[in-house]
Amino acid sequence: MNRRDLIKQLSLGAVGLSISPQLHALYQSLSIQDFSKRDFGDRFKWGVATASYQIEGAWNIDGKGESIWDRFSHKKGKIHNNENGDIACDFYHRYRDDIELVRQINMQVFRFSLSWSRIFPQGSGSINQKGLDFYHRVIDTCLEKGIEPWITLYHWDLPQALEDKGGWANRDIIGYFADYADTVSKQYGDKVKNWMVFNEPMAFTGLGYLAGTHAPGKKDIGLFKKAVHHTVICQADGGRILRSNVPDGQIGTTFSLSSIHPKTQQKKHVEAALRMDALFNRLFIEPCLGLGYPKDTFPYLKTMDKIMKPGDEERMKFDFDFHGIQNYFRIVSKFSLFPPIMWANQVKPQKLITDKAELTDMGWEVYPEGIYEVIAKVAAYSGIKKIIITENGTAFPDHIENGRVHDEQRITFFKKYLQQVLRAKNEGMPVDGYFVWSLMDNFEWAEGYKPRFGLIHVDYTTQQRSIKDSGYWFRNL
Ligand code: IFM
Repeated sequence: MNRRDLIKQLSLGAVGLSISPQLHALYQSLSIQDFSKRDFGDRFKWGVATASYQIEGAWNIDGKGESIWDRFSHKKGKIHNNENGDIACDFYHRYRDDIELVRQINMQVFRFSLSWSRIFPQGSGSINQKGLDFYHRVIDTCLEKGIEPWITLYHWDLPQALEDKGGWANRDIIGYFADYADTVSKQYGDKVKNWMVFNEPMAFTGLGYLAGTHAPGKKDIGLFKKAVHHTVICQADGGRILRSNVPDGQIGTTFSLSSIHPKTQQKKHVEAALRMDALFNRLFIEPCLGLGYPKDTFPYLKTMDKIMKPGDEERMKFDFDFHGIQNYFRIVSKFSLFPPIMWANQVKPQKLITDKAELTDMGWEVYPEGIYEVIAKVAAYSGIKKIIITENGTAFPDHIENGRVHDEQRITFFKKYLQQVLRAKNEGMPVDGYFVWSLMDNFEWAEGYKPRFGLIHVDYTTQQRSIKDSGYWFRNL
């Protein structure tokens, strides 16, 4: 039934005829949604996002070298149920069918990342031709099907050989990353015109070198600070390399950003929220915009000066064509003596739940206004040309029955978040795209396969794919 017919039927209901429960549910959803893709304009890009380690599998096939996630997930006790990405969604062998599914759900962009160790098994030096060929096949399949390939250079799977030399905490990573970025952009740059340097640098440095819950599993503030600084330099150098090798391309990078609210307006909570904002939201975007590290708000960051070398301040800048935002939850912050230095902590999301709010399978609060707030925050910086929502999505418990997944809760999530994206766009913010995390259910890092984020359900025993109702919803939007 199209929208006009539905509205006609609903007005019949309004004059006293009874409305079926099904129609009533549709009415509810209409009142939340009330938009279609057209409202976002012709230039707005719709896509799905993925990452190499989370979908490819084939961890040791055709010459691929070991990555830090292979090593980390093979250790006992690191991942939920001791799962790993050895097979994952077997995208390495099933990419043709999976890209066909992107087409079937009417998505125009397929965002994926390259596995560095598939191309440089030792991180640098000799190149694995079979690895290069694999991504040629993926790109060519996208192009054949009329889908734009968007490449992320790095989505967390560092070659283990480089981690053995100190990984992101070793300044030599700048040279290794430059060689890798140069090789792949020369290789694919004539076919791929949209590139991103990093995926969520705060996540891979923070969880990998400070919290230790992600690969390489280190817990050391000194290593974390070095990893941050080298990543910030690679972010800008990577931008320069991509621009020089793909001069007609759109060059961007992506950040995980959350709206951060103080628990109350008490000064100590407000200041705690500002420190959290400096660490989680501003640490990577501001240096590339020429603003340096946010030391004034978070004085501890002054210790970064000891790591910096002459010329670094300038080298951290790069004028990206677009900035990617990835938004999943809000942080409500309170003053606390722990963790030290930060003197700020997060109020447990469960405590925020009211009759209006809900939690996802990741324990994250559903807070649609947050995406509007982070878009507004980024749009307010000078030097922002274009914003793309390079990831947004949710894991809820899914049940598959006769090949169908009726994930109404996920559809409602998208309606609410997209409405906020549209609000930002209508207010003149330069937001020009929205990519769903994720095309299909996949390996969710330390959480293993339990959280399902996909528009497409994956049966990990048979590798059977089934489009969820949310996938059909996007197809029809
Ligand atoms: O699965 C991750 C992805 O790799 C990076 N952004 C957040 C997603 C959901 O946690």
